[in-house]
Amino acid sequence: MPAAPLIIATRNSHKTSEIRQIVGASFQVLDANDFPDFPQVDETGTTFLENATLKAEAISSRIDGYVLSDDSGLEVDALHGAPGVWSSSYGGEEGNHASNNARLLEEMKNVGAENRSARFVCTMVIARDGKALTNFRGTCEGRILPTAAGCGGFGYDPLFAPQGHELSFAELGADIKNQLSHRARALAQVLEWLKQQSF
Ligand code: ITT
Repeated sequence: MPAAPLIIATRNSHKTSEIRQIVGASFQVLDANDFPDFPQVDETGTTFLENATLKAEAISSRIDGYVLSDDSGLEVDALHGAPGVWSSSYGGEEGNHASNNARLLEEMKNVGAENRSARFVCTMVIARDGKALTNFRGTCEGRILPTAAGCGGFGYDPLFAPQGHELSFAELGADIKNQLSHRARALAQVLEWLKQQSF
């Protein structure tokens, strides 16, 4: 039997490839690259859940089947939770990971080692026919490193060391990141939920 399709409401191919690796052969993971008329969704919410709901509902109103969205970001305690929901444009330009990381390093330059705690957060919403059905949240605790290290992953990965590790996510590589990450933790709950549904 062919794998059931799982449509990811994202234009971020890094998210899709992580989800594809975590899910394995059980689903055929698709995203904006597979649908030419994938709508652009304005992320006007102020929480991860609001933005994840906007994305999942908008895409599932156009495309048949279960649609899964991922709204995620980095919360830094010393910055009162910033960049948070604004993680992808923190440096001024949407999706520019180099300027996001440069701003984060600048904001953290006078923060001592004991105050560099942070977490990645991922909220996932599953929708069908334009209606959100359920949502799940995964987090990954860690700390912000003083300098960028490694070239794996994407986004803030060179600056984030997960709890229990000295190395950044970008240095640890995909296999370890995909066992520990906020995305992996949210997705584990999604997969449990999908198991109970009929396709
Ligand atoms: P879509 O909305 O199309 O899914 P996006 O990249 O704009 O793509 P978000 O609005 O959820 O997605 O913003 C997520 C940002 O948070 C992302 O651009 C990174 O800056 C950061 N981020 C999220 N997960 C991350 C991860 O696993 N590693 C590093 N940075 C991450």
